[in-house]
Amino acid sequence: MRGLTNSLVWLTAALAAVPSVLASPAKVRSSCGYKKFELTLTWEKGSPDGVERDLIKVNGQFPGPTLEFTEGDHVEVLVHNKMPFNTTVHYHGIEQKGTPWSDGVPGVTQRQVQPKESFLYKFEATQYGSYWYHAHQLGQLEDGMLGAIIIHPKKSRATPFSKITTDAAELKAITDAAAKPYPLILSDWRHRTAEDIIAITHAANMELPCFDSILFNGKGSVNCLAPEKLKVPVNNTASLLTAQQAQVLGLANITSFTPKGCMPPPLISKTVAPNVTVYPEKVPADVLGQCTSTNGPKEVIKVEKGSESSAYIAIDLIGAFSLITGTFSIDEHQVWVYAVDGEYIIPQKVEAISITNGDRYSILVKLTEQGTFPVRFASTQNSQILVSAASLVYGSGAPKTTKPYILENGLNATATTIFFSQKAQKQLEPITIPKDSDVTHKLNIRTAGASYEWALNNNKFPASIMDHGADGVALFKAPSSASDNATISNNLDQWVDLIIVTATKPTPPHPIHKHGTKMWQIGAGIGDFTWANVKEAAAAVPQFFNFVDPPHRDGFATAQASPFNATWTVLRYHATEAGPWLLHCHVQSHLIGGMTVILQDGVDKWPVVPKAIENY
Ligand SMILES: *[C@@H]1O[C@H](CO)[C@@H](O)[C@H](O)[C@H]1NC(C)=O
Ligand SMILES: *[C@@H]1O[C@H](CO)[C@@H](O)[C@H](O)[C@H]1NC(C)=O
Ligand SMILES: *[C@@H]1O[C@H](CO)[C@@H](O)[C@H](O)[C@H]1NC(C)=O
Ligand SMILES: *[C@@H]1O[C@H](CO)[C@@H](O)[C@H](O)[C@H]1NC(C)=O
Ligand SMILES: *[C@@H]1O[C@H](CO)[C@@H](O)[C@H](O)[C@H]1NC(C)=O
Ligand SMILES: *[C@@H]1O[C@H](CO)[C@@H](O)[C@H](O)[C@H]1NC(C)=O
Ligand SMILES: *[C@@H]1O[C@H](CO)[C@@H](O)[C@H](O)[C@H]1NC(C)=O
Ligand SMILES: [Cu+2]
Repeated sequence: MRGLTNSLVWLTAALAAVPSVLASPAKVRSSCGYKKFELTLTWEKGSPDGVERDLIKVNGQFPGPTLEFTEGDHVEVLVHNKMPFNTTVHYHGIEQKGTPWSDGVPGVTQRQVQPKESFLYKFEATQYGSYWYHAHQLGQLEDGMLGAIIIHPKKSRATPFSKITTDAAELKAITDAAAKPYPLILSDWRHRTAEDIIAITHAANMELPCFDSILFNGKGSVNCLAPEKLKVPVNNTASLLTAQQAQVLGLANITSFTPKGCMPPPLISKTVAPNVTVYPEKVPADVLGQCTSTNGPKEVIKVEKGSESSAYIAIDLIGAFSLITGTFSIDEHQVWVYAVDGEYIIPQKVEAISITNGDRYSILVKLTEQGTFPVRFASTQNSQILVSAASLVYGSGAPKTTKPYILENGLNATATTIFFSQKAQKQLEPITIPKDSDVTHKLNIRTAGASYEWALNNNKFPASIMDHGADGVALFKAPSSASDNATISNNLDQWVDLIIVTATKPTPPHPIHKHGTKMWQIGAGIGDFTWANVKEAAAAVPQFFNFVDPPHRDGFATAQASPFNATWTVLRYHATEAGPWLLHCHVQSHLIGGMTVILQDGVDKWPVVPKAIENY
């Protein structure tokens, strides 16, 4: 069958190359349903794409070790902060039922863990599937504080695998593969620290949505593209620029992206904040312009050839990006997407998957032909063309010429490339959601003063709350029952509609992530949301709504037709857990820029916080 026995073996193998005394897997002590981990965070040197910089390591490695446990387990994560700055650790997508104080949001659910201090996170694994952990303090996710979480389903949980095959041997191969998923963390990487980037952003008064490389499990290279690929497509069939990118360049009579594949400096800001004065001369050339290719380490996913005619590998794709959205594809392999954000779906057989910040897709790959196959990821972000590849090696791994399903700009390379469809995503176990909600909140996304300052609730979220918990921790205070600039208040057990409107144009799609329980996307459309509520809208334009079997996720990107159209996206959720749950854009610069709001659920039954947490 396959060579990977489990992710811990992979972890140990990865560690062999790390010459640090700290290099040890997350210590795991397990006893009947209790899983304990220790994570030690350090600030040290590393060269993920061949260029050395300071970054965050967890137990001596980047990405951090995989936390693996089983549905129903009581989980404890003891975090030791050995970095020179404050931190918190957030468990992305984990519901934190009854433990809102373990959600890891500074100033919202806890005080920051200061240098030399430790903090114990405790929660119950009420879910199964693919999750991840990351820092929630300023730019620490961008600096590398992230790792995978695998929650094995309990034995009694129904799986969707019989919808892929009814052949007993193949079904066993699939079930065995899915029992040992291989986490593949995709991230965008810079040679400069997040702190550096924030300082340059402020000096230049513009956002800097440009990266040096794409990493697969923390490994990658800088791949500079040939100049003709970055020029406007006039008489140039090599051009990778999309019609939209060419259109934006045309507005300023510029004919090419920068050597780094980025939209040239003044345009980046002009597109989202046209009337703001910017100082592009304050941006060092390497941040948006210069490109120097490197020959960094490459992620190789190996599957051994056994006696069977084919093998399966299950991969948990984790979109751990700080900004970029793009397309994932494995040459010459159709894959089955069988879970999204940790929950089983009716499997979709696809050739390409669009992945944005925070997304998880669990896929099954059937291997029949021995060889080495490119595992591609290409940015579809308007601001940058950026592409990279890992390798999938089956059996002999003999190199071969393969046909890609996608182009270097993330678009389809063939007329028939099949993309995963979120609209067609059907949960394996759909839950009946009520036809009407109890409350409606309309949230206007807009820029708030500069291209890097943003508002979700029509207001820029006060940075002081998460930066240093200026006003005390939200969870520790008696909540107001009224919503205000930074908070939206709901009673326990209410069904809540969030109507998210991208009010200023043009705007990129924003991956809106909710902490705590997941949400359903029940509707989306182009133009302004002109109705009073969902009921009115659904009566007027029923074709844009689905109340029967909508997708269920912990993050949804806002709808987009083109960057120049306003859009609306309706997310509905059931406020079953009391606590302050963050709702925010997962683009790190947008989160830092204020595109966040606190969903204060259960203001009528606010949680009683354990003294040990409150006094921490
Ligand atoms: C593109 O090619 C056409 C036909 O060869 C030519 O007439 C035109 O001037 C070219 N345009 C540019 C911008 O080079
Ligand atoms: C772009 O070039 C055209 C033709 O040369 C000119 O008419 C137009 O004013 C220019 N636009 C800008 C924004 O410079
Ligand atoms: C920018 O300024 C122009 C001219 O004053 C104005 O028409 C336009 O609405 C402004 N755009 C924004 C987004 O503020
Ligand atoms: C990609 O798909 C579109 C729409 O189906 C099609 O028009 C286009 O030709 C395809 N691109 C390639 C390179 O085949
Ligand atoms: C670190 O956290 C403490 C406690 O919340 C806070 O008082 C302090 O201001 C924070 N420091 C920074 C630099 O944010
Ligand atoms: C909050 O709202 C009030 C009243 O609308 C406004 O005066 C204030 O500036 C807002 N504060 C923030 C931080 O947005
Ligand atoms: C999108 O915006 C363009 C340009 O403003 C407009 O022509 C088009 O009708 C809009 N599309 C929709 C579906 O509203
Ligand atoms: Cu955003």
